[in-house]
Amino acid sequence: VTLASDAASSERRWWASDESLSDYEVVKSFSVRSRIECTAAASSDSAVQLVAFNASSGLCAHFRCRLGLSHCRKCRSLNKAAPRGLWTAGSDCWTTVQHRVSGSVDFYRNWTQYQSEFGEGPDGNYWIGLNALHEITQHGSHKVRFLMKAWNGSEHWAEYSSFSVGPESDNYRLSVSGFSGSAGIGDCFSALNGQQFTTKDADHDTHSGNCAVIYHGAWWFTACHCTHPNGYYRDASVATGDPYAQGVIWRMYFGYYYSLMEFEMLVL
Ligand SMILES: [Ca+2]
Repeated sequence: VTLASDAASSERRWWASDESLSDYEVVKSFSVRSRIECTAAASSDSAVQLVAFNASSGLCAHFRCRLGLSHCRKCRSLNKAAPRGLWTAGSDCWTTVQHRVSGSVDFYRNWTQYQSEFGEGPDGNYWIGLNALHEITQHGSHKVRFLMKAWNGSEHWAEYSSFSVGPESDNYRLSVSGFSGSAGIGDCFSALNGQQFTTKDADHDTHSGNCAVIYHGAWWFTACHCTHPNGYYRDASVATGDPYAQGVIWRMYFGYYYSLMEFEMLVL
């Protein structure tokens, strides 16, 4: 369902949405006479990415992405639940391609397994597959975003304005550039530009050994890594300390002795 906002007050358009509100925070709420008035008021404020209008109470609420991102809409929310009177600005949504939330899925897998989808689906522990990553990114311009949640509940992100994954014949070579990130988060991915993917049985890294074997995972490596999202998942009691560089790692802030509570990789 496509819904145009009041043309007299704005050119922004609003789409009916089943979005999860967990990625948003309220900017303000107030009474209005109609949904059109609610979206029109939001259209004058570019920080507002989502509006909610309750027809029975006449209450209009404006939301923005909690982490300060330009979009926080996830494709995986689109098929959920009944409409709740939510409208989002813009039709774009991010596809979850990798997600770690617990140790219930083994990510120490071989080449053939990494080529295809595995796991519990995008809400749980998940890998979309290298063939799918290539398909998604081979045409047009794409971005990649990494969302990280630490054990104290704090949330962080890194984003790259250009991202693509090559074909199987080139071992899914990575192209990436254009880093930005939340406060304190450093660039752990740009240095992998041009690298091929490595698994425990397919060594395409620049190390004399196999980084996937040494660090118990699979990724684009040099010799070896600054981030390792597919590393061994470490529960709270063993998330910090030894072993070195093993775990769900983003070194440029958390270091090599800290395994994250949640990690998600999304593509737009
Ligand atoms: Ca090697």
